[in-house]
Amino acid sequence: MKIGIILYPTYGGSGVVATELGVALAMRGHEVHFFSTARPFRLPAFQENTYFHEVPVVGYDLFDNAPYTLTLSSTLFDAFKMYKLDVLHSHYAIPHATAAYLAREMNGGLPPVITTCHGTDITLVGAHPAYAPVVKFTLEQSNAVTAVSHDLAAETRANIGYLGKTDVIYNFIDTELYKRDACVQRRDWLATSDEPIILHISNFRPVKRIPDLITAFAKVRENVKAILVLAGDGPARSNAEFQVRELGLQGEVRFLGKQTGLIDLLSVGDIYLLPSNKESFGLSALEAMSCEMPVVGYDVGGLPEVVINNESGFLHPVGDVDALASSILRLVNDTELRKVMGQAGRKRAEEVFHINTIIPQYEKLYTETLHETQARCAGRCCAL
Ligand code: GMT
Repeated sequence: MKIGIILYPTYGGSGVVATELGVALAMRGHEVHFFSTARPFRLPAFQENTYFHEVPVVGYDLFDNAPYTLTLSSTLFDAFKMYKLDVLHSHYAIPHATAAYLAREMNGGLPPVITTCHGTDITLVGAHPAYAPVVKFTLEQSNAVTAVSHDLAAETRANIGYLGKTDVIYNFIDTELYKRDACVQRRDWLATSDEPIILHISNFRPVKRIPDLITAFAKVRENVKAILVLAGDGPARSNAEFQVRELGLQGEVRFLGKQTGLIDLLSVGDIYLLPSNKESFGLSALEAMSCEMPVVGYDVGGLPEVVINNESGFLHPVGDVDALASSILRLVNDTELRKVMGQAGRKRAEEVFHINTIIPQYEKLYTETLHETQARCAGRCCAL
């Protein structure tokens, strides 16, 4: 098939999932066209069967903000004419699903648009009254809608009022790539061998509750030796650095900033921490599980569909920092428990979220949606 994928190019779960989905589809012989304002950071330099279309952001003195939705629609429309795409897959509803709808209508009703809701497009930004009506409309106008967890599908009904069909297709992991690769030297510069490494990777937005993470670590440090490693960057980072200095923990907390060698990092971590306010899925938790790390976090959103409480990690009510700290402490003190839970997480990643289980679900949805759309618009859609 010829598949268009609209995505955000920067650090963030929806862009990562969209890129890895496109690469996997290309490796299975499909022709994949990525649409974004910049080359997605996880897209390999030269990848067979992939095309990248840069969406221009065209400003003008009159505009406070350049209307990206419109330039994206025009770029998509041009590509429909040139490449005759079979389906267009929009990742993140705002504004991608709206631009996809516009381009499809400009093109006479084809190709069918599949929208994947990722999380904040529904639970946070999308729920804002400034966006909710257009998000609801564009989901209703999509030819198929998917959500990355059952919890997010329910939120799409409750928050946005979208009552149409939503297929749940979980995010996925290549467990052959994401596997623990023991290399003691790499670990040495972060911690000594008797200091377990507690790891967190994110884009440091308020939803990640970084202050909880640091407070919990401070409580753990009162009792045992451990190192907190924080990778990524974003608006909550400078306050986090301040909090660490206030607590006198500069020697025990390492801020690495944005990293590309994620598997190396995941291979040296011992416990993964993800205490988000909301997490529709928690892709980084799945990456950690695949690298045999137990996950400690909050029992919220789709995270309990990924991490099984008491089996592959510990999940607590949002804001219960004492409970977070006591679970981390338990894992720091019990190497065997860490190992058992880490292996349980790896097994779950292989059995439920394996790339080869999930990608065919998207392929099936594309084929069915294309056939349904063709049957419905036979003779009437001018693009046919
Ligand atoms: O929250 C992020 O770090 C980024 C965000 C995004 O929109 O890119 O992630 C959302 O989509 C990911 C991929 O489907 C999910 O794994 C994250 O749980 C989800 N984030 C939230 O729901 C807060």
